[in-house]
Amino acid sequence: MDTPSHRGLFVVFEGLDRSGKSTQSARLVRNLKDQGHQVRHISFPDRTTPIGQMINSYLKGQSQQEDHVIHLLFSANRWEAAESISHDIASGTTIVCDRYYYSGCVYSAAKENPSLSLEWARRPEEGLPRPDVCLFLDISPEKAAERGGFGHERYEQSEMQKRVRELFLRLRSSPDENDFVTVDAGQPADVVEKEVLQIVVKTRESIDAHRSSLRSVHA
Ligand code: DGP
Repeated sequence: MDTPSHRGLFVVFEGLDRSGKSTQSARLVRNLKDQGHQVRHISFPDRTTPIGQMINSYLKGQSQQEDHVIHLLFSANRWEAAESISHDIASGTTIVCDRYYYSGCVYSAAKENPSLSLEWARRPEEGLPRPDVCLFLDISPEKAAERGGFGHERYEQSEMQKRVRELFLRLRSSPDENDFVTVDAGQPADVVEKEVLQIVVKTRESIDAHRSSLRSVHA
């Protein structure tokens, strides 16, 4: 894949727990590096920062947080990385990111707290670096559960996962989220890998075709 433009891409993977995000994002990183690109692989929540450690403790059930508070901590965890993401993209590094603000919106809204709607959840994310493409690895909660069952973290239960998927589908249909591309994650991993790479190559090509409108795009 040629890289005629200077900037890197910002590629996000989203999907239910067990949809294959970690596998597919790692494979995309390897494929892009094999093609000679500079790539940085990141994931949210970033559990290494002080805010990330609070999130980690919440997810493991070791601490409690009010729904809005934990939502804003997840969002803050993305904001603390925003500058370095923008910097890397501008200087030619492609960012491959496992989960981003789409998870932020849907997991919080799935709690069905009447004062925490999808629309409310979207607001603190406004202004974050905007992905060039969000690859939604779509899988049914049943099929996801077959992949060895869910883990033991807070959201890994089938009712929650069902609501999360419905909300992902709702978010996908919003005109604001026009960077969403759905990939059938129930297919064999090699097929998903090829499809993902094709989508990323096409995204690169369409950016190069519109080079004059490059960057300064925000969520
Ligand atoms: P992971 O490290 O990808 O397994 O994600 C941890 C869990 O946290 C997963 O169940 C999805 C959830 N999650 C990720 N980002 C957010 C967020 O911004 N807000 C909320 N409420 N949950 C999130």
